[in-house]
Amino acid sequence: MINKGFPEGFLWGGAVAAHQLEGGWNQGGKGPSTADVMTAGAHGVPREITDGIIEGKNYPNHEAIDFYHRYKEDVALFAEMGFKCFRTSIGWSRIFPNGDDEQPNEAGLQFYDDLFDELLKYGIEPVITLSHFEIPYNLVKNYGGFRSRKVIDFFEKFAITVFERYKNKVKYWMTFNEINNQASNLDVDIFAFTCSGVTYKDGENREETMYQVVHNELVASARAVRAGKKINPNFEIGCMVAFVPIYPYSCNPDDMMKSVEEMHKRWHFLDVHVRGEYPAYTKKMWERKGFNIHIEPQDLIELKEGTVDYIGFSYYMSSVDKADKSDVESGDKLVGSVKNPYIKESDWGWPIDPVGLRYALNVMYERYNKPLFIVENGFGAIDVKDEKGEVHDDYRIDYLRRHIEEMQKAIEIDGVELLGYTPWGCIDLVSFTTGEMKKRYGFIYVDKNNDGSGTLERSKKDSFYWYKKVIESNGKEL
Ligand code: BGP
Repeated sequence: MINKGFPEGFLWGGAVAAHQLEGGWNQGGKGPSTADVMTAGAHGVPREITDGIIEGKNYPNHEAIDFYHRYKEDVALFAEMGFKCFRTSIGWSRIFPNGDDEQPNEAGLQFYDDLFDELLKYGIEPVITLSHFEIPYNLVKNYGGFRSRKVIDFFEKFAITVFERYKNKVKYWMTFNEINNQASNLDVDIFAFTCSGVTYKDGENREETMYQVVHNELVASARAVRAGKKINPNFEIGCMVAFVPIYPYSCNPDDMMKSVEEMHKRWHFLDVHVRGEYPAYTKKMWERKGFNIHIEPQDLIELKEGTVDYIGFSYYMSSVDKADKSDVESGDKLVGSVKNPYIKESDWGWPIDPVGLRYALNVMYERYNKPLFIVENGFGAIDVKDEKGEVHDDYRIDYLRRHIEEMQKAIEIDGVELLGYTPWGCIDLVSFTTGEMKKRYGFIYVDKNNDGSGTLERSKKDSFYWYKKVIESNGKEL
């Protein structure tokens, strides 16, 4: 296929999240968030959720890469690459340190004013997630996170505060980052904790609790969308899901149906966000399992009134499932249940499947006919500096190039409406699942190690120069 480049105005950029790069966790009046009480993990060692901050533990998010103080230098590097947009999140506890405060914290609001001004100075459009895997820790301790309907009100107040404040600076918003991860990873505690502020109790039915909590979040999201559109009708407000398509293991019809059923866990979130109502398969499943989900009549009206303008999603990998798994040895829970023999994996066992991205774009566009925005995609790897201190990350370039080629096909051949592309961790930052620094995604290297040592100095990897050319040529030169 001839590469004609990308549509005019295509939003090339990069993505990060407040708690994974800002640092300054208790500066400028910020309160602790869920992300601040999680320790570093490692390969095979899960991150620990501590009960408050415990002296002597390693909390990588506390300093992260110190973007809080160095954002000007970093934004200048993004501008040098030619970024058209930059996706980050607002640390909720910078704005409302306890989540339930009467008044917002002015220093926190000012920080994002300054950051957005700096981006706009270079013509970089901010793309903002309201809650990216963190909520004020006080809301966890005193309300049980999104178990409580009061937290819906606190989120709405937070959303209205930042919409009002930045209504002339930010156009693209998203409500909750990867809201569906807590469903796909029910037994991995950090997802429910960071996304919803929930820790499961011994003996409770996690799945039932999860659907209740997620209902509250979906209402919170809908209320935010509705409020935002009143504040500025030109806002584009999207949802954000982790999209991991599930392929059937074979053409055995039972495998096909297994993949359909597994996909319901993903579609559930998009169906409510985009169509504003609960799908039949979810209602049937709740009935079958005897789940008692508390939904107020007003909630259903709000879900309908707060449907999203576009679908933001992350795409890292595809997965495979099979009806009869008796012959399958074991699988990585995060990655999916059955290995795909056609696909290679990263060092962290994440399958690398560029064609799956085209497939994802197709199925979502066919189902909803809404603009799509790839707000995360990327290759986490161990980067090694050579004797000159340079990082030759051709593996990352190769990964991104192959995904961009598939995006192009989705636009040119399949007619998908794609707003933009923001590769994850455009500057090295703290990994979410492991809390490590050594799992790097960036075009920009940051001198910081797992144990917290390092000068924090920034340097350009080979992928920096490559991505600059991609943007300059609007995707013609890959
Ligand atoms: C997504 C999250 C990000 C991010 C990314 C990469 O799930 O939205 O916050 O970290 O995955 O994951 P990791 O950092 O664990 O490699």
